[in-house]
Amino acid sequence: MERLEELKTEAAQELEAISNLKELEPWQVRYLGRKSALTQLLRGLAALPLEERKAVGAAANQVKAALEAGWKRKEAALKEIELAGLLGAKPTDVTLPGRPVSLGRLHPTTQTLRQICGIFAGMGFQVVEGPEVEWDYYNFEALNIPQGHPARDMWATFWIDVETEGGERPMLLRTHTSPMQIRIMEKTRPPVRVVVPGKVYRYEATDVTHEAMFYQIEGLAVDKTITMADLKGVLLEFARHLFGQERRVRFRCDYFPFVEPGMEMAIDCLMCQGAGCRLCGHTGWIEILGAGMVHPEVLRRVDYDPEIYTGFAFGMGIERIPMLRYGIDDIRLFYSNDLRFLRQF
Ligand code: YSA
Repeated sequence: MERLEELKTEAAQELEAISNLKELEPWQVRYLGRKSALTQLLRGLAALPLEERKAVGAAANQVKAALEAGWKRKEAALKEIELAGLLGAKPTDVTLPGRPVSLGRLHPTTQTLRQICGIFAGMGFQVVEGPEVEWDYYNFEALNIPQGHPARDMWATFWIDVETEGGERPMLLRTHTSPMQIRIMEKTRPPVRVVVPGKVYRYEATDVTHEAMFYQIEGLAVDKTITMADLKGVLLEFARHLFGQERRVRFRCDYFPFVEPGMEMAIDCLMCQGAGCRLCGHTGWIEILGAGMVHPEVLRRVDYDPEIYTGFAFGMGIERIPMLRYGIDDIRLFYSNDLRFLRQF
């Protein structure tokens, strides 16, 4: 019992003398830790006769509770002193403006894609996505562009190194979104109405209008009575939604192996309203997409009977649209991650 009293007094005196949190920790280990004199004493209780054991045990627990309470009080007091010190040393200037939180925003390509998909969704088209690493079969073969066909040169290709027995290269980075026409028709029966936005890749030197990676959106509609008039109607509706009700469109013949007939669509120049300027090369027209009626050979590939079904398809480069709208004169600005450029949209 005497030893307990001594311990209590000694611990209280030492606690009193402690002036910072660093010194408090060793005190706690010394007086309340697993190897402390108090813990040893409690462990030794079993050796005492029963009567003494009860009295000494109760007293030891009281001392322990008193030390723990003293330690908690001291810790709270020291924390308060430390905080007051910090605040005093570095006063907070509440009149300073807060740090601005910088807000993220959608990339201009994403904004354009979402708007375009919204317009086609409003006309009943479903939005579907597909793989960027593609088979030669879907990118060329099934689109009526067999090995050695000169039209393959229209799409400079990044080939993927895959070992095959014959030495041919069956995989590539898709050069357009058109392979998704085949993937979709393979899986569904008509009627089909889809748009496919996504990244495409071309093995080309970049310049102000060409990137090695850019976005396209593909459109495909197949049903029993689809005609060229439907294609023209859908594209005119789309152009007026996106570029304004007064927009005029022009259709001219073009060649793509997977359509017959094929065509390109142009809109009257946004800058000069068709009068002719630098942007439109003084023609008054700006070409925005390739399109046509799905080739009967392509329909046959996916087991659609061309005697029963017809369809139209179109494919459009995306970056060209914000370039026209905002007068951006270099496509490479889109993906060079310059925040000064991106923050404007
Ligand atoms: C045609 C007929 C269909 O029934 C369906 C789709 C198509 C389009 C075809 N698949 C295609 O890729 N045509 S294209 O090579 O002329 O590219 C379409 C558009 O992509 C171009 O009008 C242009 O806007 C854009 N483009 C092409 N190369 C580009 C590019 N944009 C940026 N950088 C490049 N290197």
